Amino acid sequence: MTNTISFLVSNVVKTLSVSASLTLLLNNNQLANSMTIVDTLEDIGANGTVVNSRTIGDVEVNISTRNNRDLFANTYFDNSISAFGGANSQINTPLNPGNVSGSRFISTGVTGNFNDSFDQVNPITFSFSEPILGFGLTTIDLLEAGVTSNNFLTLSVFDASNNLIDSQTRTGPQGTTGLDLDWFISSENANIFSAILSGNVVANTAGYGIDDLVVVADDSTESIPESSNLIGIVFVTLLGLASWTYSGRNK
Ligand SMILES: [Ca+2]
Ligand SMILES: [Ca+2]
Repeated sequence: MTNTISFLVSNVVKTLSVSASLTLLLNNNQLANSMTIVDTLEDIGANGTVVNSRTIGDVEVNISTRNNRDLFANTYFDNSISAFGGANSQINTPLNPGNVSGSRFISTGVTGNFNDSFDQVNPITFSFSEPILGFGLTTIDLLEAGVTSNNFLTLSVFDASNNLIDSQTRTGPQGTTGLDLDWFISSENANIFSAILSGNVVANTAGYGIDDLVVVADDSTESIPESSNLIGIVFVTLLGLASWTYSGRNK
């Protein structure tokens, strides 16, 4: 039994080590002493539970929207609370279930209440209890086919004085209904205090979901993550590769 545990711990450490090394490589050593943690939002409670804050590693993330509308726990493939009309004309159905985690996500969307679509709550602000090195998330069903060429979405990160550090923008339709888009921005220093998801999305395409919040924490102040986050760390390594490829292509 002890040997088994030792073996498991050994492999957990190896997994951490390998993915940390890959992360370093992929980010040109900008993220030294960092710990990347993905919040899969699988433990957000029953549908309709208010989710305006999350604890990710040691970082408290507060989420607020214009008009202070709450974000709620919701479930993929479940039409009881409609957040977005997704793939195959089915409520809350992501186009690529393999690129979102599990069955749970958050949205302001409430069945039949279009005051809670993205255009009505835009922007969505994430603020952090301590400065972080990177932030990301996955949006579902935003910038779907049918939006106009001047519609766009931007994820921006800011320092303690609200100076813009960096941003990522996509413009125009990005895919068919239910599409998932991964967003990620990193900084050379642990100086990100807030992130804002904003844009211009027309009302009839503004249903949406958010999943997989990514925090790159300052490792020097970070405790060991729960084992459930290990899959997330491997996931974000792949996400980092996609992000790196994306930015490399577009700069
Ligand atoms: Ca999830
Ligand atoms: Ca849609």
